[in-house]
Amino acid sequence: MESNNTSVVNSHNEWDPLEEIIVGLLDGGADLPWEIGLQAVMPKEDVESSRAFHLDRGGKSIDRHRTAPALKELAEFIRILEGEGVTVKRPKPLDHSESFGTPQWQSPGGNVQADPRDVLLVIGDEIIEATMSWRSRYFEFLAYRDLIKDYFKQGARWTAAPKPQLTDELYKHDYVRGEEYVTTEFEPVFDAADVARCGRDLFVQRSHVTNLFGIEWLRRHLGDDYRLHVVEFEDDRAIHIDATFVPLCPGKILVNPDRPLKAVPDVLKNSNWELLTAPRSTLPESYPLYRSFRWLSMNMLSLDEKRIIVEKSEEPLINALKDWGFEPIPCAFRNNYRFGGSFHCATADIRRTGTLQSYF
Ligand code: ABU
Repeated sequence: MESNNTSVVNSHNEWDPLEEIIVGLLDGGADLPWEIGLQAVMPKEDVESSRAFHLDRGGKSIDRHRTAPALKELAEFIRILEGEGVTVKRPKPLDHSESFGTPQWQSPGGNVQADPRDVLLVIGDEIIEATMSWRSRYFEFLAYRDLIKDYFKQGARWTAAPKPQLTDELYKHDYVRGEEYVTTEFEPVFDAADVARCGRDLFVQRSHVTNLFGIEWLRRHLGDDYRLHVVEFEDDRAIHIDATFVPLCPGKILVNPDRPLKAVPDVLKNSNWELLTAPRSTLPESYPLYRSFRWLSMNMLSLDEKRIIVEKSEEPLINALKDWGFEPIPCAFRNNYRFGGSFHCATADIRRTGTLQSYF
């Protein structure tokens, strides 16, 4: 695909024509260690069983039989991307079963490299490494360093947000579910996937992993070219905006009927943007989600203003997208859900044809 941009890294929104993307991987992954930040995003009814599972398994390698079906889907996803002319890059696998720590804390292991979107925020020609807010994810950025150094050498800008301390002061151990967030304002923290990009307007979710201090850091870092709109949703597990509030093209945002906005931001009130309500997922109640997220159906990847990669079993969503004028591209991905994400999470934009614009 021909690009008018000279920068190797260039992405301003979620819908410009996609040219290059990082796709995550499962090699080297470990089960997440138990920590209070993880507890906060577990389904309420699963907290006790999750605690037992993660205390036992945390930091231990994920067996191949658990990754095999997901790997097949990832291969098909990559085949589709490449078939559509998108260049796919992969991170370097890390061994997440190694324990690590800082002078203040120890973690029995890491995570899995399935979700680059959580770690890397691309704004224009800049790659920002998010702080992250779980101890288990502290060193996840290392998997992307070879790629980032290469992009930097080719002219991209590169920023690592302030490394957080992640000491006990950051976490509210007695937080009340549904009434407050597990993270305090001790230091700036954010996950990159709490940002939805619409050119000069960025919607940033206050969540269990992104605090107001982190959003303020981003606001000052990005400066006057951008307007950051802080959004909150009725969601007791709030983590990442990309299965809750999903910009699809100029003028259209897919919203989650179970997670209404606590307050509609002024920029939306005064615009003619449509909020399209996502149909419910077809995922059977009995589907083994392993404490992951039922609304990952919304976690789609736009190849441009029309073409959207969507889970192939989500017929109601596929039909709704067609009715709204999009061209859905179905791909199986449900076996990847257990690793926390779908197509949007599993990727990080590197380059889309387009320039910085105001859409509001
Ligand atoms: N990044 C995963 C978010 C999943 C969800 O909010 O449902």
